[in-house]
Amino acid sequence: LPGLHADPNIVAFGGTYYLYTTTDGFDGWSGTKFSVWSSNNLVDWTDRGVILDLGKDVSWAESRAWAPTIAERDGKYFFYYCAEAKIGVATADSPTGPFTDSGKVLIAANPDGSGQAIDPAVFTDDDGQAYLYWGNGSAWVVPLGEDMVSYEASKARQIKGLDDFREGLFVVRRKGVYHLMYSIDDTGSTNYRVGYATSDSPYGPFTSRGVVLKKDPSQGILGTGHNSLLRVPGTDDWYIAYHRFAIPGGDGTHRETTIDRAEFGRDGLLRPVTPTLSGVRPRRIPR
Ligand code: FUB
Repeated sequence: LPGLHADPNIVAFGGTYYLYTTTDGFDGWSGTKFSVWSSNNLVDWTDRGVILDLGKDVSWAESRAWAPTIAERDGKYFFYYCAEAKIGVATADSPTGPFTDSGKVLIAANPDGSGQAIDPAVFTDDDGQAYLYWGNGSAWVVPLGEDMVSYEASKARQIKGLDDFREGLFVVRRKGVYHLMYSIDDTGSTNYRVGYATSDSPYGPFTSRGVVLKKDPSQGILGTGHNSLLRVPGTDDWYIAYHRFAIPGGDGTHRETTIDRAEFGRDGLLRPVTPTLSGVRPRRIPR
C-alpha cells in the first residue's frame, strides 16, 4: 500500500479483497484512524477511506488505534479494533462502513492481568463457531456468542506453548489443522518477525513450528510482522499480509503494508515466506 499503514487484516468478502489497516507515522503509535482498502486482484488497491476515528467515532478512547480485524455474519460486518490498549467493536452493513461503535469496551484486560489487551483476530470455524483471539505478553482465546459481540469471560483460555510470543495472533484452519501465527519481539525492532504453531483444536495446545517470516537485510526489508493470512476463495492459494519498516527510510513507527505469497508444503505446514519488494512476484516453488 502507498503511505504509512500497518497491522493489516486481509479478507475476501463477496469476490472483493479488503485490507483493514492502522495509520502509522506517530510517536508512540498514537494514531487515531483505521482505514480500509479494496482490490479485485490483490495487486491494485483502492483507498476506501477512514472507517473509524478514535475520539470522533468512539466515545471511550482518543488515541492508540492499533491492530484491527473484521468478521462477517448474516450480512453484518464486525470490526474489532484496539484503542488505548483495550479492544472495542463497531458494526456496519457493508465492509466499507459506515461503522457504528458499540460505545463500550469489549475486552479491557488480559484475564491474568499481564501485558495488554490488544490485537484481536476473529476465526470462524467450519461449524460456524467464531472465536476471538487476542493478547500481548500472553495469548488468549474465547468463543464469541451468536451476536459476535458477547462472550462468557469464564470461557476464555490462555494459549500456551508459543515460543517467544509477543502479540498479533492470527488463526486459519486448513485440512483439519489450526494454524496460528503471531508476532515475536517489539514492532519497533528490525527483528520483529512471525512465529507459527499448529494444533488440532482452536484452543490448543499448539505446537511451535518456528519462524515463518523474518527480515531480509539484503533487500532492505526489516521489521516484518503483524500478519494475517488469506485463502483465495475456492482455491488453496494463500497470501500473507504484513507490515515492515517503510522503504526507504522507515522505522518502528513508520511502517508500510505489503503482501507476499504463502505456501503449505506436502507435510501440511506453512513454508517459510520469502519477503519480496513491491512489484516483484515470487516464483512459485514446486511442492
Ligand atoms: O501498531 C500498533 C501495534 O504494534 C499493534 O497493535 C501491534 O501488533 C504492533 O504491530
